[in-house]
Amino acid sequence: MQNPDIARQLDDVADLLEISAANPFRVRAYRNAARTVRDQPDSISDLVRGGDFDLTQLAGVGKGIAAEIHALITTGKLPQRQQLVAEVPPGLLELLRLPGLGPRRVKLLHDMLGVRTIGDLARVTKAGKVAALPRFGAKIIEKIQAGIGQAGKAERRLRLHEAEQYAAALVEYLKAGGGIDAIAAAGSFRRRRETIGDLDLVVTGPEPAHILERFAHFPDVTHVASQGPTRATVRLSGGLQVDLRAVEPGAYGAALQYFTGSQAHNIELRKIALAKGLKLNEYGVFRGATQIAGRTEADVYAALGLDWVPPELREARGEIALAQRHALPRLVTLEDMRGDLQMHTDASDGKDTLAEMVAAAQSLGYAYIAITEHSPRVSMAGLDARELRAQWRAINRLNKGLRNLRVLKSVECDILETGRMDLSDDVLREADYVVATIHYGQKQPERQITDRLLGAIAHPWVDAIGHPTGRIVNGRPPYALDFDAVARAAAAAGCLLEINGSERLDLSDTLAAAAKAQGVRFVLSTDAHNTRELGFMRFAIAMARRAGLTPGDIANTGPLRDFLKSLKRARHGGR
Ligand code: DGT
Ligand code: CA
Ligand code: CA
Ligand code: ZN
Repeated sequence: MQNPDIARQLDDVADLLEISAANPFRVRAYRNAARTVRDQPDSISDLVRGGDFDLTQLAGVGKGIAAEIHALITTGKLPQRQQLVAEVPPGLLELLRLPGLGPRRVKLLHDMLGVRTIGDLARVTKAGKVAALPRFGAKIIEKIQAGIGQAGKAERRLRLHEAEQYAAALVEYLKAGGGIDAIAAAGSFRRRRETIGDLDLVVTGPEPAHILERFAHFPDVTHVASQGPTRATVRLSGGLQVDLRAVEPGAYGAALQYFTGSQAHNIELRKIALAKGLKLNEYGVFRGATQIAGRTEADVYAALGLDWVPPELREARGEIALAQRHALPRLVTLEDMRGDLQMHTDASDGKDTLAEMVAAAQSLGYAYIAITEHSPRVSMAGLDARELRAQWRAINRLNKGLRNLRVLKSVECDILETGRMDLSDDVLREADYVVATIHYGQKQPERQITDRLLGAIAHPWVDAIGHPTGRIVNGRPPYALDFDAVARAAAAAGCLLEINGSERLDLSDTLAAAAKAQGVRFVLSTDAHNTRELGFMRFAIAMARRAGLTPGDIANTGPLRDFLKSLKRARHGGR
């Protein structure tokens, strides 16, 4: 059982409690626990099974929830969830999984219209009864209807952030069994797509049968769909399907290439092979019956007259022509990053202190970071001008004692519903760096939201637009905006667009590529709310590489001086 599985069950409890109109503090307790669990770098199940690990060490996990998690890990069932599921109609959990439906709307549907199943929902939606309820606008109903059509058909795709935990656990487990010469997670996971349909593992070793046997006995496996001498498919308790292929060492590169895909990329490669009188498959490149390449991926591409293509680019979007001309871009890497330009401390809605965030950034080797607390509009979390200036004074003092890291005085300033900035110009002017974002009025029409963003881009003291489209992967679609207009304006004004590596992944790969084509420069950041999330830079890198970005496209790959000089405020006479 991986951390996301535990987290999902805790979230279910929070949802079910909310539907049963339980004490909001209990609901929040389960949500916080779910978040903590999801954020843990180490497998909680392993820790608990390993013996004396005290679950209450985890932030937001008290005695009660600790006992629940312990029971879940040892028995496979979360007692609180079992109890609630018995109390509420069983179809409600399924309803909760539909897009557009959270606990509050599900409760309304249940209490007002007696909806208990997806079938019920389909009926009342068709009869037009849902439109009469509060909180159910035309957009939501449209979404629900689409969701009903999809329900049961497609398994939900897993976010890259979560898939990584499964992939790491599986690879580590298989390696621990020994007899493995090479192993990799291929497929969309290796291409670093934002979501993963299933996981594809490729392995080579002297005794494949042993590896496959061990694979089928991975503790998380709930179902072995197939198991042969060289391949197996299993399903894990969280629902994820995993394929494993074992190949000869001489075919490992070819198998890795084939199962990395994408399918469209592979089809183009096969055409090139055919045109050269060669054959390409998962066993290698063949001239007649003779294998001429297959041990490494680079050999396979070379045999076809191509440079090795980074997996993130293998989407048949022009990369093969570039590989033929030896003109592939030098994609940005994690090692290129010199700073992280969006993060929160416990002064707003982060979990760790300024000192802790700074220490963590130092250990990552960064030369600069920006502390970007929320502005006042973000109720509960936002800092007003006085609080912000107090933090900036503290940062000034802190910087005096820092050797290799500079902390930038910054803020994540809301672009208000009216289009005005949430802090006055004299405050924003004092900052080293300002990132502007939209959190409210996300339902406004396209013209209005676009105008708000254009206004921020034109503002003298706004250096970057954070999470520019507002989407959350598997969570929330982007708000309506004219992205081309935003990208054009950002390029013209020298305003950076953020690639946010949190679960937002915003900009996405395709939008970042479109923005690059307009001449936009980017800033990569994590939006970390605790020290561990500073590691989310690898996901921002994933989107950037998929967009074909080079270090030169990204402002925070340069030294501090260059970064500051390149900011929009530098042109307006700011710092
Ligand atoms: P996913 O799992 O939906 O996120 O996406 P992928 O790309 O991982 O797709 P998947 O798991 O169906 O297959 C893994 C790779 O195997 C795929 O990217 C390319 C290769 N592959 C699978 N089926 C075919 C096929 O019918 N033809 C070709 N040329 N390649 C295939
Ligand atoms: Ca796959
Ligand atoms: Ca697959
Ligand atoms: Zn934000």
